[in-house]
Amino acid sequence: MSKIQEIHDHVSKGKVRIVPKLVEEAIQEGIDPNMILNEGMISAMDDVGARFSAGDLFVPEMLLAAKAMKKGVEVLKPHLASGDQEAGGKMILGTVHGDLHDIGKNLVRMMIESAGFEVMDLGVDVPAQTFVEKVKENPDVAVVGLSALLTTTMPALREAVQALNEADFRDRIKIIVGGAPITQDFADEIGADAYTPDAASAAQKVKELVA
Ligand code: B1M
Repeated sequence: MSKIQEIHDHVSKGKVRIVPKLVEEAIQEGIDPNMILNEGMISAMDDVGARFSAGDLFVPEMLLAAKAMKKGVEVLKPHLASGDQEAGGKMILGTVHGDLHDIGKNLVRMMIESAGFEVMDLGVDVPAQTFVEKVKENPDVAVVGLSALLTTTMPALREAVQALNEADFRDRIKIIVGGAPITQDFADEIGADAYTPDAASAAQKVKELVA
């Protein structure tokens, strides 16, 4: 079995202690960190999601897989940094109200930080008004990033973007949104400035937004 396949299987089985060791070994073997992330770990989460939908596994197993992935990402983090520290700027990031998914958001944060930005991470389940208050408290914030992973929290994303759009500071910030159920059309409809499908393109887009 290939190392990537081993990582994939152990993430989906939620093997919290073994995954970081396997990731370390894969790095030592010279396997591309992006391949470890995408084909080893993110694809494992897709399988977990599909098995959850099919009723083959349940929330506790999904949670363990998430923990295993987080441990793997910790090992991978220094190897994923773009090294391009030129951009700079301050950003606020969070997962919207009612939504507890944070792996994607954390990857977005990691890539944006590695592009030279300071990221204030508000965590998960963030009410619309908290995003507004944090931007008010931090006049140097240039970008606000919002993540939503559930179709049922898309309205909360809309609400947060609307609250930011109505605030008097709107012309000094850019809003970027993302998450599995989000599309460019939805981002346009709710009045966000940008949408990207993954963490690497989010970092690129944020650089463009502040250029
Ligand atoms: Co949940 N969950 N979950 N879950 N979960 C999904 C999302 C689901 C698709 C699984 C499924 O049914 N197939 C489904 C949503 C269905 C839907 O809405 N259509 C689902 C469900 C139903 C639920 C619960 C309702 C289950 C229940 O309780 N009955 C519940 C809701 C809890 C809540 O939030 N209120 C729930 C709970 C959980 C756990 C807590 C157990 C756990 C999360 C743990 C954690 O995050 N700390 C969990 C997990 C792990 C998943 C899956 C399996 C994996 C999510 C993940 O981390 N993916 C997921 C299935 C799946 O995604 N295939 C599923 C890997 C991650 C890297 O990808 O987050 O998409 P992603 O991020 C990507 C892009 O989307 C993008 O970049 C990232 C990296 O490339 N991106 C951005 C994300 N944010 C961005 C922001 C940007 C730009 C890009 O700009 C700012």
